[in-house]
Amino acid sequence: MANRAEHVPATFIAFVVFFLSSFDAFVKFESVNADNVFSASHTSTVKVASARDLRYLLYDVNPPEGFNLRRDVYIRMASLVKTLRQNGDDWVLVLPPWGRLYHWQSPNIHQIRIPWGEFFSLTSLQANVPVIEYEEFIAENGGPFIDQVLVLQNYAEGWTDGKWEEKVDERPCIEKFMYSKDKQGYYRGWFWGYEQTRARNVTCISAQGHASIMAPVLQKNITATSVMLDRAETLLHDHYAGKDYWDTRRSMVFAKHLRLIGDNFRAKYLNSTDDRDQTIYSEDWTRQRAKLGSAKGGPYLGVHMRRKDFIWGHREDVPSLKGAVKKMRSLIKKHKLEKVFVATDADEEELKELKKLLPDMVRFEPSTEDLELLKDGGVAIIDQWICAHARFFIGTSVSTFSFRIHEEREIMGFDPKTTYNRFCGDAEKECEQPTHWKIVY
Ligand SMILES: Nc1nc2c(ncn2[C@@H]2O[C@H](COP(=O)(O)OP(=O)(O)O)[C@@H](O)[C@H]2O)c(=O)[nH]1
Ligand SMILES: *[C@@H]1O[C@H](CO)[C@@H](O)[C@H](O)[C@H]1NC(C)=O
Ligand SMILES: *[C@@H]1O[C@H](CO)[C@@H](O)[C@H](O)[C@H]1NC(C)=O
Ligand SMILES: *[C@@H]1O[C@H](CO)[C@@H](O)[C@H](O)[C@H]1NC(C)=O
Ligand SMILES: [Mg+2]
Repeated sequence: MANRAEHVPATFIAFVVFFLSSFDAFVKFESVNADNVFSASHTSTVKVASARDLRYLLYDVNPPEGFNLRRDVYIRMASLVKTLRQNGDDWVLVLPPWGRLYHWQSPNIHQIRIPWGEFFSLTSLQANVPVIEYEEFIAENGGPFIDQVLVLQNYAEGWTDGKWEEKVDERPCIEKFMYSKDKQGYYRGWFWGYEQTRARNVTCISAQGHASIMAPVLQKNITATSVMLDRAETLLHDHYAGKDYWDTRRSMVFAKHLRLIGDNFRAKYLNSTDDRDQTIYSEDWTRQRAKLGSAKGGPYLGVHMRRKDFIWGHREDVPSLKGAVKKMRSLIKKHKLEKVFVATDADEEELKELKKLLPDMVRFEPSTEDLELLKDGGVAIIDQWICAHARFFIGTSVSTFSFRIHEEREIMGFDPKTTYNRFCGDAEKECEQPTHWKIVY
């Protein structure tokens, strides 16, 4: 009997989505009030607070970039906002709505202008740095206007003398300009699918360095209230895998309804529960501090097998389906696992072949109704969540989708040996395994 998953009932998902979104709104409302109460009752902080102007940092990422690199860019922007807040105004990070992602190809479902709250817990994000959804920004700002857009780019001349140095300068735009002026003189652009949004000014900036090199520019050169950094991926991490990186990463808690669906699936099809598997997750990320090696994980092999554009270029670090299945079978045997859960973006044809090679694999396959509610992003998160709870995980070489699973497992306290594994290409000679990045608390 094949361990094929049946559909998660849509009514259940609808219930959870409804319940949790109203719950989140409630919690948020409360915390906003609590903040007001806090400042009102501490008159000494009121002066400081009112001396700081409220300013908004918006950002966007190069259109072809996928969901999981975008999550990485969020970490860089959160870091910049922390720097800005340390010495200056009261900056708030505006969350760029999700949508029009290349990999979100499910037909006939609406996948633009998706707020972050559908995928992540906003209260968790807010415990790290002040963030608001884009629609909240429109409301607070009195309309869909962004004062200043800075399109980030590299230097036309590259590194001069092959020497790396941090620098930032206003420069002519190098690439095709993605904004156009309307009759009123405003700039129109993609703006996450919000057609009414327009910018008062757009200029190009060559930037080479860490995210916080933008801080002096935003503090000294620009006085506008709302500033958007387009092509924000141009900036590097301030301190990759340092404390600040991990604080932000840990705050990126998946939305509760997605975690619940993943947990129900684990219980039903993979004999996996948090108590037995020692994967207790604290609702409050600031209190989660699992010891390395404390998590056991469910009795299954978690697999992330990236295909599509990863196989089109015939990369030598990505295996054939046959090669991957052979590796899975050997891991199941070696670690005495009961089942194998496979997350993949393989196309129909490859899926058919995979089912033939590995008839007993378990997959999360939402019905059309579920997909409408969860969207491709929600399904990807559930796949990641289930992989993150496996006793042993193996992913795909240099896939940010796999990297985010590594981090999730690190947060839960898995033994690194069970996490930092990847498939090797069939003929790959030196198959270097992923790096272990330890959490800095
Ligand atoms: N549901 C699901 N989607 C996947 C999986 N692998 C890739 N995808 C989709 O393809 C995209 C891959 O892009 P990205 O997130 O940038 O990761 P990367 O390209 O592997 O580094 C994901 O965001 C998903 O939309 C998978 O195992 N499950
Ligand atoms: C910011 O202002 C300083 C001082 O006026 C100037 O030298 C610098 O070029 C400006 N930087 C940018 C990116 O506009
Ligand atoms: C647009 O922004 C640039 C950079 O801040 C500035 O130099 C320029 O004067 C602005 N243009 C207008 C019309 O405000
Ligand atoms: C589930 O796991 C438990 C303990 O790990 C085991 O005793 C039990 O037999 C398993 N159940 C099934 C249905 O495999
Ligand atoms: Mg990608």
